Amino acid sequence: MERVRSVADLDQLCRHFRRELIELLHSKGTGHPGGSLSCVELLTALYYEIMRVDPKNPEREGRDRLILSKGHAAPILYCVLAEKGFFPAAELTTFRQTGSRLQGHPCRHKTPGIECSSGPLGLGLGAGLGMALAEKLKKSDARIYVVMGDGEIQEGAVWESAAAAAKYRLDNLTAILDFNGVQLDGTLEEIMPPGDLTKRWEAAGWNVVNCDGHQISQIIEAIRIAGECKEKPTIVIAKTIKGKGISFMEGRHQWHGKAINDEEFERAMQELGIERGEWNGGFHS
Ligand SMILES: Cc1ncc(C[n+]2csc(CCOP(=O)(O)OP(=O)(O)O)c2C)c(N)n1
Ligand SMILES: [Mg+2]
Repeated sequence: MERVRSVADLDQLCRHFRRELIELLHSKGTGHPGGSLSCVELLTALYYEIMRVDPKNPEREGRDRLILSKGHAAPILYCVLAEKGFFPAAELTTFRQTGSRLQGHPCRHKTPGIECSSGPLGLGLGAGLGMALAEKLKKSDARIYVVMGDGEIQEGAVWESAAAAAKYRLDNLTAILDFNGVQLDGTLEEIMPPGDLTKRWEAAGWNVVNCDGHQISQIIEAIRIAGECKEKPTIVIAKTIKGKGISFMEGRHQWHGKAINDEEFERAMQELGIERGEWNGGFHS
């Protein structure tokens, strides 16, 4: 697909990704819908407006890199990478099958476009800071993006990495927090209240930008501001809704990692504005 630029086009692309994701997870009877749906706009903005990547040469020197630290959202990343051309879209049908390159969590050594294996939460920021430091030493202008979950940042390693990134003044490192307020089995407020995240990250030495994580134009602007900040890493705190786009999934931790049954699938398709029959042939072979 050509690089698309208008916000309307990108919104349309997000709708396509939601549809593809729901078809994929329904057909496989597995996966993580909630946390995938909350970062659709974030990944779309990054891959279609911000990052310099080359799907035909995924290892190109000087490329920007994205680490999906909340690795359970792998299925939506696979949808985006396939659409970008990192691997054939037909391969999505192999999701989570033995021998597939598209496992339940991202694997650096198997899948074109995956920059870092992830799944165990809390490790992506440390990997990202290492990459950012390496790019600085090489005097490259490549940028590193790390997408984290808000439950994920309860991990202590996140804050060790945050301190190191501030110490090394890694202004080529941008963290993006998928701030959906929900984790695996409840809300953040119920399980571990996050407090004032802007103040916490500022205290760690970071530049902080807040935005609506479902508004493409706000995401692009927030990351542009991050790119202009010198001598500090930036975190974009993107307010999102877990399960965004499917009413019965929105804000509900029960949809963190639940399979989609046939009736739920049909309701979801209707909500996405896709008529019965239109999805025939999707991933149902
Ligand atoms: C170290 C570690 N502990 C626990 C888990 C199990 N786990 C997978 S996803 C998840 C919840 C993550 O919540 P959040 O970071 O808010 O993600 P999102 O809401 O974006 O899906 C947990 C506890 C894990 N993958 N890694
Ligand atoms: Mg969350």
